[in-house]
Amino acid sequence: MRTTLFILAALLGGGTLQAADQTKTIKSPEGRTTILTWGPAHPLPDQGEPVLTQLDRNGDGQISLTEAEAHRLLHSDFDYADLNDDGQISAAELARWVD
Ligand SMILES: [Ca+2]
Ligand SMILES: [Ca+2]
Repeated sequence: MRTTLFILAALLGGGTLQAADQTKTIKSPEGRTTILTWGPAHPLPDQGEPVLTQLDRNGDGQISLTEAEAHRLLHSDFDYADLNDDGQISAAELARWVD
């Protein structure tokens, strides 16, 4: 329950609560309102696995944040994929992220 409330607080605080597939509003006896939402509000397209040679437009053997924009899922997960926080996704980092 604590986790659920944290997620809801994050959604409400971030202002990202938008149309989802399902929404349910719960009012507690104390007057507290809880809004539950589920379902993809903005599903990412299935672009398959990212391919370094296709995304690496400048040919340096790595994927920058700008280059990653061509693959929306990788772009949205860029900080996680960039293990050493150098702003580039190397071949090894990409292979690990794909696994
Ligand atoms: Ca590059
Ligand atoms: Ca990196």
